[in-house]
Amino acid sequence: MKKDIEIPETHPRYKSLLYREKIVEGIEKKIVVLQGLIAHGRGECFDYLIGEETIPPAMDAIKAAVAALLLARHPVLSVNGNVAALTPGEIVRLAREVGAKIEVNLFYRRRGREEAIKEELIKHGAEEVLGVGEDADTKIPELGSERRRVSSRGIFIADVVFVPLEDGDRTEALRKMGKTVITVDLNPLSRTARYANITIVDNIVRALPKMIEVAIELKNKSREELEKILDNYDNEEILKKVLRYIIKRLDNLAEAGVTESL
Ligand code: PTJ
Repeated sequence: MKKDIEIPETHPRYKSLLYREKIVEGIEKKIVVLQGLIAHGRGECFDYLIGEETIPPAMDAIKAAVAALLLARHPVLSVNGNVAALTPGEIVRLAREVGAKIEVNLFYRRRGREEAIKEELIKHGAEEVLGVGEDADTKIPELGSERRRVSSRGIFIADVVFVPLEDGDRTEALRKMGKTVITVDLNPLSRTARYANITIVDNIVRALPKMIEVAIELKNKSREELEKILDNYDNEEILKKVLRYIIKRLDNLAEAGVTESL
């Protein structure tokens, strides 16, 4: 695809600009919806607050999330447009490491999008992608949005579901179905962040590579060791730590002078 502009690697905000380009390319490929631009911008804003790095409470959540995925009988990774545009290869790799299925699930389900996302995931090595066309053959009860349409071989029977960059309604509905819900969301105050069992407050572009590393490390551990990680995990406590981290960071910046860190 011809690019409008080349972003110089020396640009101080190179990575951030690169991810924006990926989202824009995703729109051109019909993977991302225009609303995805707004969601991405909101994410960028929260990323500034945590300092654009994986903070300690996020790392704890990553370990618990991977332990839950490894312990699951039917783990499923749910993929939407933004996730497919930013981290298609990482989703495929994580699914392989934890033995999970991949399912497309869209808020803005439009003709051609599901197929475009499936194609992108297959291009990045996925062997099977659920939730596309006829495969989204059943519904999550009590959910009004298009996200209710799921695969009876995937999310419907899953015991652990990974739903990055999600909306709160489905998280709540999945929890009501008795499933363990894991999310990645830069906004610690979103409904998804607060409804999920495990909330990774980090950028998906940093969280997924770390989840893959942790999966490689944890997959040889015993079930008892993995269960211990989960038993010691408290999502409410993690969200409090995230908020305290942001408050402290901003307070330190205010003390030291905001321009000092430039
Ligand atoms: O592809 P679709 O049709 O399923 O639609 C996907 C979007 C993301 C447009 C849809 O789910 C949506 O509108 O989501 P929300 O309600 O805007 O929520 C997205 C959440 O993800 C927000 O809380 C953002 O802060 C957060 N977010 C955005 N980008 C990132 C992120 N979190 C982690 N990493 C990101 N890169």
